[in-house]
Amino acid sequence: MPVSFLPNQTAAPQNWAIFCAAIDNFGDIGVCWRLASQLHREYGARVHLWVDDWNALQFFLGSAALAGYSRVEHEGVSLHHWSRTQDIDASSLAVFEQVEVVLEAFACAVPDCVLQCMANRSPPPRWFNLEYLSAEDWARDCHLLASPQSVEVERGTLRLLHKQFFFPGFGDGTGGLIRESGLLDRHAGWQADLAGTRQQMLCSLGLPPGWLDTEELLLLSLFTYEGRATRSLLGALEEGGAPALCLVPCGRSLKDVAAHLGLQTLPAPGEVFERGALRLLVLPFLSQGEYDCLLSLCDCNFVRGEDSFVRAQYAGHPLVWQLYPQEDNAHLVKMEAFLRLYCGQSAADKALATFWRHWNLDEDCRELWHYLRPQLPTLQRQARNWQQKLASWPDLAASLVQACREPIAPSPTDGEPYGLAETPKLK
Ligand code: TRH
Repeated sequence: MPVSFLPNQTAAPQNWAIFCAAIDNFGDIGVCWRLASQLHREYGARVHLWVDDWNALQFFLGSAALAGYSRVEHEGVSLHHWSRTQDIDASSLAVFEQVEVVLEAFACAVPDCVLQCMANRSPPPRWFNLEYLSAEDWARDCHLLASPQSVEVERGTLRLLHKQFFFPGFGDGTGGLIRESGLLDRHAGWQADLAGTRQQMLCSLGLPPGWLDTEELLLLSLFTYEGRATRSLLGALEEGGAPALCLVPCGRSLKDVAAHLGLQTLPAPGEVFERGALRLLVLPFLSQGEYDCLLSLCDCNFVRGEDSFVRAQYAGHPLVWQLYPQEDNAHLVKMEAFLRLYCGQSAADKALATFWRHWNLDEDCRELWHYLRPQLPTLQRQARNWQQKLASWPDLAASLVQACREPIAPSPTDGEPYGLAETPKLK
């Protein structure tokens, strides 16, 4: 589509830089790539995405070649390799003469040389720290708060830049969740012909013919961190009366699959297993679009981290969320905050909340699964209502664009250079 006809383009910043550093796993890069693509596709923006881990990014780009390059154009986005321990070279730095918005994803710390470029411009680009998703009240309270940062533009001269915290979240007063245009329509399309979508996608990935014909077959996707809880689920599925098909994308869950099945090596994509009531297909790491389709065609999705958790909510099916473990069990507090929003007081809600709690303590969930499974039809209706609620809230890209239109709360020294001796006290 020609960029000039994009519906969202009016008055949206047209030049963005996003910095991303991989901690581990795929979430940080997954979110940044998704957002960069959306800003380009829907707002016509020129987006420069800086990623420190080319290997992790490669998972999202399919066959596009990254190895051996430090800058690659892919689907309209400029991808740059950076390292937190090295300066950015002068030619790449030139990008920051044009950039209107700098997004520092998950507090990855923009390099000093970039900050200097930003501080030398008048007005400087907008600067946001894109934070992790949380339903906790403090996250909403901190959304869009500005933190003044002093940057030395030349020897002895400092300038204040304002970094704003941008918190994704649920509902008004937060930054919202990433939701590309047409996402819910795509789910509706896949689900309108569920049997056909299942057949087409899963058979192309190695599912034996006829496996989907089984009556009352429950389809699950399993994207988890390894642990006892996952193994206990596989045990429960195996012994349960009704058949279950477990779809496992390549990754950490395969360690539990191998342990449960007594395999000496990790199974490969396309391999299938059948034991008791459990059938299992190992999937390759899917593209983000294919992963959405997988979530759409399953009856219940086991997800983790941040991005797959959000995507499963948009799919409109019951989900089990495994949080990225944090120090002092901070992730359990985060889970409770979401459960307060998501779950009511029905028996089905209680079964789900109880399952999540034990799942996140990595306990044996065998019995709990047998209790949860009959509640899935009720939870399905609730998941659909939740999906509609999400659709009624502004999405993250739109909230970011809106935030750029609004002024930052003024600070006493706004923008003027001042000598070191006059440095104001910064919080
Ligand atoms: O990989 P994760 O565990 O990432 C986590 C979280 O982001 C967490 O917040 C962060 O602190 C930690 O990393 C370091 O789970 P997450 O967030 O679900 O990210 C997975 C990404 O991979 C997501 O974008 C969906 C995508 N994906 C695919 O594209 N294809 C696949 O086949 C699968 C299974 C996932």
